[in-house]
Amino acid sequence: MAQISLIGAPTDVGASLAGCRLGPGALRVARLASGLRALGNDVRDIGDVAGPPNPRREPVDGYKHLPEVTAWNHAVRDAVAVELAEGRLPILLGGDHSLAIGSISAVAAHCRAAGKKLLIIWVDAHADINTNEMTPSGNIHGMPVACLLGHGPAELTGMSDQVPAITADQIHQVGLRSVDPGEKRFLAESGLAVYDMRFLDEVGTRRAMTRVLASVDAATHLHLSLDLDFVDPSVAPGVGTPVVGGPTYREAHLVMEMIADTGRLGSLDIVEVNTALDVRNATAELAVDLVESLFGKSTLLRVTDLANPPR
Ligand code: 5AB
Ligand code: MN
Ligand code: MN
Ligand code: MN
Repeated sequence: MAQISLIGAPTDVGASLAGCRLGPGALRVARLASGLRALGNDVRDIGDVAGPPNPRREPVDGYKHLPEVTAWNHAVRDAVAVELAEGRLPILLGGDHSLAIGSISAVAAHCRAAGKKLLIIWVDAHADINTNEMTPSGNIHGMPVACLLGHGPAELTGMSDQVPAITADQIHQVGLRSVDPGEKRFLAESGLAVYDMRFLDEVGTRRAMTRVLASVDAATHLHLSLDLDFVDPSVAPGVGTPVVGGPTYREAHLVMEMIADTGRLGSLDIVEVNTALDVRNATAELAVDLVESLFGKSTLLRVTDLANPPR
């Protein structure tokens, strides 16, 4: 059972479309806190952090809303750091995916101080590894992985206790199916582990996740960055950048269940829920269902023997 802190960051300054600023509210309406409490967790909702409104301006030097994205990420970084220092498990309620820069910067610094091995699982239809030179949009929610790896504006690459905040071997990406040409080169050069949709199709979700989690041990802090556009848009319609061909409801759940089985989840981002595009809050409710699986809700009482996993 975990000591969980919910941190809302109601903004879409890093996204292409407005609407994911209402994500924290939608996740609360979908009963995230009570769902987690029902599983035996201690849940504290610290409310929303504050930041500037969306100025809806054109990109400058290839970045849209860099001052505003920076301000929101400072607020998120500081709030996440406080909860981690208290021994709690922070859940960031986004908001757009640029907020993972602040969240993961805090997590990386915490892990270094605590002598923990950080592994980030980035589940997303997109690689989010654009730079201002490669970006087709200027939207910073397409750049957080690059920023965390030290490629980006100093405001965003310098949010952790060191630059880069993380190294490529600390991040595994799952579910990708829309990667821009510059991002493909960057991924290949950085050697980042990518389990794209073709890999999941050919190998199967279970075997793929066994590979993703192979290095997890007792000293590991797992951070899951969950972009809801990971799931197929037929199941998760309320996202700003949907891409067909994603995991089904059950495939997405299996990813969560296998992470839960490790017992090493230390922090979580839930991002890109866009209420303006959603259908009766279905995507927020899906997010809550996935998070419940991530915290051990399963159909049966199981005892997982990690040393002897089922074949
Ligand atoms: B998300 C795109 N690669 O950079 C870009 O939802 C989409 O956080 C980024 O994964 C999608 O604008 C960002 C075309
Ligand atoms: Mn994303
Ligand atoms: Mn995405
Ligand atoms: Mn539900």
